[in-house]
Amino acid sequence: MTTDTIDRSRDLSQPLDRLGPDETMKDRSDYLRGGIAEGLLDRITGAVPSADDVKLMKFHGIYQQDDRDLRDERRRQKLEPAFQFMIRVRLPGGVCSPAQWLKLDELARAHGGETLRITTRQTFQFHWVLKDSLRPIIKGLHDTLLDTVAACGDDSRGVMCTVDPQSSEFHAEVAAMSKQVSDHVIPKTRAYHEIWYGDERVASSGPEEPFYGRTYMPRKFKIGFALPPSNDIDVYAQDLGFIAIGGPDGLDGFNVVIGGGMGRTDQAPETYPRLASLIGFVPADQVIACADAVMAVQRDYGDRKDRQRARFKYTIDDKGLDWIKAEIEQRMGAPFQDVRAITFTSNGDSYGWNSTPDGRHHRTVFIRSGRLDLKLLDAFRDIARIHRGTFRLTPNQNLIIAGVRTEDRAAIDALLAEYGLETDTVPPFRRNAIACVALPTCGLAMAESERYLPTLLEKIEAILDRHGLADEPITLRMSGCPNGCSRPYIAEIGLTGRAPGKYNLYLGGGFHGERLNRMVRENAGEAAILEDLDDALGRYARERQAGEHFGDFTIRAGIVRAVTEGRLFNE
Ligand code: SRM
Ligand code: SF4
Repeated sequence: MTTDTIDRSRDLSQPLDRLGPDETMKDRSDYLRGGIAEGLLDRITGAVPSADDVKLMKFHGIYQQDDRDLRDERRRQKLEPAFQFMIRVRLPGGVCSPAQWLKLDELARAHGGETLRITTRQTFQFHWVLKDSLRPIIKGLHDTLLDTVAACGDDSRGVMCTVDPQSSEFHAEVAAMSKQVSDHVIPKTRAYHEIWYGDERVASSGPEEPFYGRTYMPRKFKIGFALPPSNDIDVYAQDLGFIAIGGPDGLDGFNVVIGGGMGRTDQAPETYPRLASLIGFVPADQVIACADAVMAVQRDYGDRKDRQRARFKYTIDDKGLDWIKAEIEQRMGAPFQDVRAITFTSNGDSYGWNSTPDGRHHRTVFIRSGRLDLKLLDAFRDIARIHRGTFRLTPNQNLIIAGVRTEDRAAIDALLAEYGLETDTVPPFRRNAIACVALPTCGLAMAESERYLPTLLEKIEAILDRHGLADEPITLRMSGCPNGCSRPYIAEIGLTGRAPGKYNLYLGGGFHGERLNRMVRENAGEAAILEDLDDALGRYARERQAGEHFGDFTIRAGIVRAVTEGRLFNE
């Protein structure tokens, strides 16, 4: 990576004592070591005793949580919360081999509450992991060449890539690039190897973190690669998005978008979701230089006092897009070229079997909210034992059994049928619905999401049936709080939790993730939400034009006003 590192904690224009507490914590952590190794040995508590170490462990892909269903009861019994951990795997582009699948399955059964969770950024999470199981899981992953480095934390995490192998001939090239970028941008500290694999600390001749320095990024940083016509990764929600453009000889380069992000905080109008802005085109051989330059600008100018405003989207809005673009070009050593024309048609998954010119077949299987329970673990363990291709995790939390040979198709179909996983039986509305994890594991959840979605969907499906819309593809995304982990602010119907049983309702997002939606109802219970949807969907059924998507209709019909870029809540 570029070596023009400025360590912000040592930059005299931002003295350490005037930065936020997390900056001091990172600075003092000895490159993410802190006291994690010692904290793991503490037998008195199921937690990691130091609050700083809890934060540092995120850089290692680990979140300390507690079972929120048990909180009150444990408090009554004067017991400490039921501490447990979530571990997020680093899986660039969401691809893993059958051997890796079998290891993930084995670890989930042994240490992860017999469940795995596919996330909206194409990876696996283990939940319900006890402190003593952290090392066995991470070492087990290592045996099969997987790790959890930078799956969370103030660094570049989880690089996404369009997953649909049928979408273009150069899919493999772009997927390889997402892996290359992921390897390039992860922290270089040896802390992870020392703490989790037990490696000896050795003195290094060069800087331990040549790019990040002692204080890493101001906040998380997300990169994704999209291959039109599929916008499955929601490229406009990424801090840095690359949109692949083909030429006569294969991959030509990428349109570059910057500054996307979903998270907002209730009652804090200075926080808002933002769609990424298109700033130019780079040839394929400049992708790494571009990623370095963009990240360096955010590293050096991102807000390090107020974490609520520390994402790249705010740096861009505070400094101005033209200024940021010029700064990136200067660090990249080349101007951006003119953007190329692209067309996205959907951000969903294509279900059932698809085939590619190489004679391979790919079967997308619907997984409700990405949750692999014991029955699904059994099913995919059986499939992994005979499968000779790869598994691909989609950004819509589904699973593709990819690269299947013609002669293996029947056996895979037979296993899917044995476990009742024929995708075609899932109603269309359900296929385009996403829910974040929320309760009981997420410490930030204000309302249910994954556990409540099926109940709500049934009720909305009854409305759709009544209006003759049962086969319409409409996107619905639900999050248990305003952070927006299901990317709800770009769905045609978005719901974000405010309190138990209460949600904000948003309408008008673009069908392929190109437009933010707008809030139409605040802090509403189920009855009010269903009433609003009944009205809007009823009008859609009666007044829509041929081929018109629901989100587009709500704007044309004046139900909501369009927002195409920038701030959503403050106009
Ligand atoms: Fe997220 C925090 C789960 C994708 C925005 N997210 C969390 C935490 C770790 C809660 C916490 O900080 O204690 C959640 C863990 C819950 C649990 O029990 O598993 C959590 N986020 C998830 C996942 C698992 C949701 C899912 O159902 O799949 C997704 C994991 C992705 C991955 O594999 O890396 C997930 N989170 C997202 C996305 C979608 C995306 O990146 O495409 C977003 C919106 C995009 C963005 O970043 O703006 C997202 N998560 C957040 C935020 C708000 C950040 C902000 O800028 O304000 C938080 C809170 C925070 O960071 O302070 C958060
Ligand atoms: Fe938790 Fe909120 Fe993210 Fe849902 S949106 S997983 S409730 S942080």
